[in-house]
Amino acid sequence: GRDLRVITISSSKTLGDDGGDIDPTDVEDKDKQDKQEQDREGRAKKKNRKGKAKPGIFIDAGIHAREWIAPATALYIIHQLVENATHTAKLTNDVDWHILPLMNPDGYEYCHTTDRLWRKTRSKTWWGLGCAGADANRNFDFHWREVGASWSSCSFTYAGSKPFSEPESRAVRDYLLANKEQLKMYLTYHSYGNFLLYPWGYTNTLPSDWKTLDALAKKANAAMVAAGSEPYTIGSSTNVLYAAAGGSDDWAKGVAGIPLSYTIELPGGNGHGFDLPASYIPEVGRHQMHLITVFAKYVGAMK
Ligand code: 0X9
Ligand code: ZN
Repeated sequence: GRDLRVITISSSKTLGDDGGDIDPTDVEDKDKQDKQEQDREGRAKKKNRKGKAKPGIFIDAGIHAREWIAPATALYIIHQLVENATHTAKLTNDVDWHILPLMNPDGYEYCHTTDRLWRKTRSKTWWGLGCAGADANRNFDFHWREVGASWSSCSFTYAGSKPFSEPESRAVRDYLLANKEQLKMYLTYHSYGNFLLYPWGYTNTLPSDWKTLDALAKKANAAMVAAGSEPYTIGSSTNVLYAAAGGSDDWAKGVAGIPLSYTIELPGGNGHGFDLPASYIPEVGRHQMHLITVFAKYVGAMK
């Protein structure tokens, strides 16, 4: 008879250095949840006297199916923001978080069941000819297919039959456009190689505000390194990795107008490739908490 709306997942200990067992038993009823929502709204109103929403940070992960550390890290961040709220209050006081922990679920499932190195979506091509799927990170409509993207459906970097041919990229497009006034930062988690990349990926020309993007990345990197992380390589996608157009990061900045846009390539390699052992998840997650803490401080102070 109870109207159960939300199942929260709680942990008896926080996912700190050792990782905690998740116990999915904490079920809340509607009344309690409504009350909490009202409390939250009350707090938000106090923070935003002009009735303006807090600046927002959008995070997605798993656009590339095989990069498993990415969705795990997004879940780690969600867990910390929700279940470790006393320690992460400074991250949520002045910033709203919009987190999509698994952008390409069909591909994610397929690389668990059939092909570990699957990267693309799983869409069918016309009349079943050619190969399934497109690289959703070549499918955004900004300098689409100009460089570093393929016409061939069987390629790992197939750009799709047209810009936004894939439901996965359309979903992110629609969400970002609907929230673009509020969103100040776009983060997209990939693996691997330890990079903090900012636009552009379609050209070696830098955006006019690249110094801001670069300085903020350096500051966040320093915080991660102080917390024990390997340093990440910082620069524009084209200049420190390779040129590839149609990426979500370029579109978020170039079309949606979200000023701060980064692709974060998480650790891997060293014989692990995309199979970073699960025992690394808490450490990678902890380092990312240091990174996003620097980002949140900056975004929280933006007008
Ligand atoms: O090639 C990609 O899509 C990303 N690297 S990955 O190894 N995870 O596939 C880098 C994307 C950087 N951004 C753009 N080129 N726009
Ligand atoms: Zn990727």
